[in-house]
Amino acid sequence: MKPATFAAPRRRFEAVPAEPLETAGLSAFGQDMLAALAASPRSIAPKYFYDAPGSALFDRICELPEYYPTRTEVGILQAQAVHIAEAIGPNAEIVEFGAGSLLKIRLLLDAMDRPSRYLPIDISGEHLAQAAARLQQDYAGLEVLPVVADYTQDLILPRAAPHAGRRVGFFPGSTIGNFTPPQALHFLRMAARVLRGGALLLGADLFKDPALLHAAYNDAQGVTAAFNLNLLARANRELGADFVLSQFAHSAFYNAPLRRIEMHLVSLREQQVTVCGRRFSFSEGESLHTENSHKFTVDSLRALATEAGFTPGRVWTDPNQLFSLHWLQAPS
Ligand code: AVI
Repeated sequence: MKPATFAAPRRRFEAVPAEPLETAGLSAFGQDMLAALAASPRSIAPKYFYDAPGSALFDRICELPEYYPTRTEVGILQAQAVHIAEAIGPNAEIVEFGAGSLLKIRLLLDAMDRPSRYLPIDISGEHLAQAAARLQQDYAGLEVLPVVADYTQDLILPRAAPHAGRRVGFFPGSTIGNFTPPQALHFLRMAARVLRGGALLLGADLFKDPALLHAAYNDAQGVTAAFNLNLLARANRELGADFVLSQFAHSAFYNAPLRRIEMHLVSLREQQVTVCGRRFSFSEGESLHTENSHKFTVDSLRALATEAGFTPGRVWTDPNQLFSLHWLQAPS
């Protein structure tokens, strides 16, 4: 088989790697980490944060006093559950993208009129199976059908159950903000296709005072820093890498022109690291860009959804306008 090669973007005076990166046989994480380290600037998709320790750290982030999105979105769901359930209608089938611990969906299920089926989609099969089993125990009349898949890729879902009401997607947490704008559009177009004739309930974090944003990603207890650095720890565990975690610093800042929080891991000195048997150099201050978290206005989110083919409907927010939940009608 022809070995997979990686062509690093070349700038005019950049050294050309002596040999192509050998990535055949590596996990997706290994391939993407090698590609990230060979590129300039260096950047990797945030989906690799979520191994078991990373998911546990994210759950702790959601409880932090500075991290307002989770509790604000839950507050909106609690306050508006009756109205949201009304919009969803009877016998509906719910498809949750990136379902995680399946906690928020309970607020909707409790308010809904005889939900028929629930399809949580997540890439982490074991975590999903456990959470789905717990949910099934608590909602005996509901068919719970977990789908192990990467929802950022094109999805094929089981056919709607006969006699089911409409299919409604649920994408809470403002994970849409972790996509680049083209990825967000691609995801929404895919969602419009799989939800044809139904709707999408989408959570989006709103633009606000940058000081509040900064605090939410630089918590006093250092949990977000640990979450960010866990990416390097994961590379050490899974890719035989030798990152020295104390030689990298968590950096999170608000990029005003692009309306997003950026997270980086910044090298504290000149150093070399080995990943999958390959050596890479970091100069002091050089960073690996690990996440973007875009912030929206109600109008910018509605414009994006419209571009993807949805018809925006009601928007529910909290009294402080920190977070928004959007009802988006899918094309028929
Ligand atoms: C999952 N996602 C919406 C979170 C966010 O706020 O962008 C991930 C996160 N990163 C740092 N803190 C939380």
